[in-house]
Amino acid sequence: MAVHRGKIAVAGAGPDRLITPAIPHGDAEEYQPAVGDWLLIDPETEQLSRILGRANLFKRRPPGNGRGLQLIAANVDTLFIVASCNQDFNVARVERYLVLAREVGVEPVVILTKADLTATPEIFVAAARGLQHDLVVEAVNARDPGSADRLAAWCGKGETVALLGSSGVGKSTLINTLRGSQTIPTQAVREGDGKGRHTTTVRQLHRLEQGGWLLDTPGMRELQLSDAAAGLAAVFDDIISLAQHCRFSNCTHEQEPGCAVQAELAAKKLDPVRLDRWRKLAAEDASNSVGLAARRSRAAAFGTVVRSRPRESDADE
Ligand SMILES: Nc1nc2c(ncn2[C@@H]2O[C@H](COP(=O)(O)OP(=O)(O)OP(=O)(O)O)[C@@H](O)[C@H]2O)c(=O)[nH]1
Ligand SMILES: [Mg+2]
Ligand SMILES: [Zn+2]
Repeated sequence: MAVHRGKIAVAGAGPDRLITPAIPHGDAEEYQPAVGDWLLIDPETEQLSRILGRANLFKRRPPGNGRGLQLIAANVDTLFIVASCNQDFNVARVERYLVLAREVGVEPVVILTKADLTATPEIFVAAARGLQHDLVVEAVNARDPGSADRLAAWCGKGETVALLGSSGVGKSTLINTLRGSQTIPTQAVREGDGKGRHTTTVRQLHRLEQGGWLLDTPGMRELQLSDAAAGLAAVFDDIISLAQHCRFSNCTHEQEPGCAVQAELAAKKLDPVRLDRWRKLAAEDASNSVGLAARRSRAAAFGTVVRSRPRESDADE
């Protein structure tokens, strides 16, 4: 239900309680409980005996120089990517969350809060819709039940919806409104730049009366991509399929002759800013990723064909 420092909150047969799981097999992700996990707990010792197989798992590299991976949420049905219609809105940040959702294979919905604070919410909606064909984008006033109600379709019985987004965008506000209560603390954003104050500090599931679950998370300052080649390929599929038509298979799309990407740019059919974002994300993913599979798909994304490697070295990476 929630992950605190060193303790996890569990619910199920018996009273809801906090347990301190001894992690028996090191900190590999399959032994580390995440919010949304189904656990088998020994009723006598209250120790965690097993984490059941996950339908999906959101994780990230911890910010700064932290090692390992931080588990964000497991067994999610829908991801609400929350951003607000104000000066804090950043299309590149929404795009990062979108890549993550596609990588994990969870249906994303972009929720644009604070639609009541702008005269032109449609500008924000158009910017978000431009990120991917058929992307669902909803502009709402997170404080108004009548407005938040249009999100109810994703929050039905047995559905788990995780809310991710920067601090101050209104994730907790939205959950309070959808639950018809004010139990989760929220806090006004800073005057000058509209940024939040990191009010929520714990990842936690909240139950809706109609049987759905909303997973509140602390605002993330930094969402570094790693091992997200499939997510990048999904969000930037147009650029990647163009790259297959470049004359050279290792084209960097800078100034090579016969570059299909440059041709598309010249014909003004491709947004140079978006191409630039793709380059940055792909480079970041490449430097953060480990393992041969990741290196291979990264190479494919950059138009390089990995051919020279002898087969037998594929085995144990
Ligand atoms: N007018 C208006 N205010 C909103 C809306 N959504 C959120 N707010 C306000 O924005 C502030 C921040 O909301 P929170 O719900 O605390 O934001 P959060 O995303 O949970 O932030 P963290 O917990 O720090 O990650 C609060 O003062 C909310 O009342 C909205 O749609 N319209
Ligand atoms: Mg919050
Ligand atoms: Zn090219």
